[in-house]
This record gives sequence, C-alpha cells and structure tokens, in this order.
Amino acid sequence: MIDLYSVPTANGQRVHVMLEESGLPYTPHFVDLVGGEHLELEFQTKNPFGRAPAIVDRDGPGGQELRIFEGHAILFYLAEKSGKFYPNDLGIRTEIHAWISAISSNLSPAFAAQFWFTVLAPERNQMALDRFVAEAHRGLKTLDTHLEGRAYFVGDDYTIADIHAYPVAATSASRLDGGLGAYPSLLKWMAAISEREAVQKGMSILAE
Ligand SMILES: N[C@@H](CCC(=O)N[C@@H](CS)C(=O)NCC(=O)O)C(=O)O
Repeated sequence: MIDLYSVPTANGQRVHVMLEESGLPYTPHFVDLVGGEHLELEFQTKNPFGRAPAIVDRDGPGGQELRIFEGHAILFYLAEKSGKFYPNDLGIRTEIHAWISAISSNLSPAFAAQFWFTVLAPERNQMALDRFVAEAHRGLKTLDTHLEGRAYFVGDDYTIADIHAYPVAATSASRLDGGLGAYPSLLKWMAAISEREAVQKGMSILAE
C-alpha cells in the first residue's frame, strides 16, 4: 500500500494521475500547507525539503518501506514499479527523461514564481511578474511546437512524460491571461489526454 501526501496543484496532480493510471493501491492524504503541516518534523521525514507531494510505499523494494519526494522522481518510481508508461527502450527513456527534466526545471519554477508574485506577494512587483509570465509562455510555446502533429510527447504511446506535462497545461496555464489560447497543438493534446478516465479521477483527488 502506498500513502500519498499531496495537494491539488500541478505538482500534486501528476502523482494523483499516475497512481490512478498505474492501478497501484494507495491512500491519499491532504497536506495542510496553510496550517504549516509541511514544515513539521514529521512531514519532513517524508520530504526533507518540506514540500508536497511525497509518498511512502510500505511495500517498497525488498518488502521494505520506501519514502520518495519530488513529483518526477515519484513518477519514475511508480512507472518502474507498475511496469507502465515507461517503455523499456533507451532512446525513448532518454527522451522521456529530457522532457520531464525540462518541464521540472523550466516551466514549473516559472509558474511557481508567477503564482507567488500574483497571489502571495505582499506587494505588486510588475517587473518580476512580467519576467516569470514571459518564461511560462516561452516554455508553453516550446511544448506547443513540439506537439505539432504528435499525439504524445515521446514516441507513439502515452508515457509518464504526458502525465508529467498534463497538469502544467490543465492547471498552471489556466492562470495566465488567455490560457492556452495561443497554443493550438498543446490544447489539442490536452483535450485528448483529459478524456482518460484515470486522468479525470486523478485530477479530482483532494480537489474541493
Ligand atoms: N519540485 C517539487 C516542488 C514541490 C512544491 O513546491 N510543492 C508546493 C505545493 S504545490 C509546496 O509544498 N509548497 C510549500 C512550500 O514551498 O513551502 C516537486 O515537483 O515535487
């Protein structure tokens, strides 16, 4: 059994979707970020950086408990554990790694900063906001160009690269003026992925 500690944001949603897609049994737990639960020592035994999501697999390798943090690391683990959405082909795996790394290191920080400067910052800083919105659009444009004429991010099948990218398009980008309006290929890909039952279920886990 896997315990999932998460929140209904893009960072959490990709793990919810992966757990639904994989069919692995799990129990979701909401992390109260407003109440500071992530800063407590108990939570930091699951993620030393004090961030959601994290999982605890009570039946990890060798039957031992395994604790994992960082959404993309969790996706790789669940893909290996379930044998799903991560084809055993070095070229495909390398491309999956590249897209997941690029989204984690380019788009996710831009959207995190956009959210902070829009919603949480004590005062408005237009220059900072413009910078991170521009970075978010730069990343979305890259995804859109890549997806032109493609059904999936890598190869001919649905993989963890699609699962990783989906909440960025469905949740994070919805905060931008115009949403995904300027990105037709990304929009088309997102619409197709959104029809998957596991995606719908995963995206609704923990949501109000
Ligand atoms: N790189 C991490 C980012 C996780 C993250 O920033 N999670 C947010 C919630 S969406 C969080 O826990 N924020 C609390 C904080 O930063 O103190 C991942 O992809 O898992």
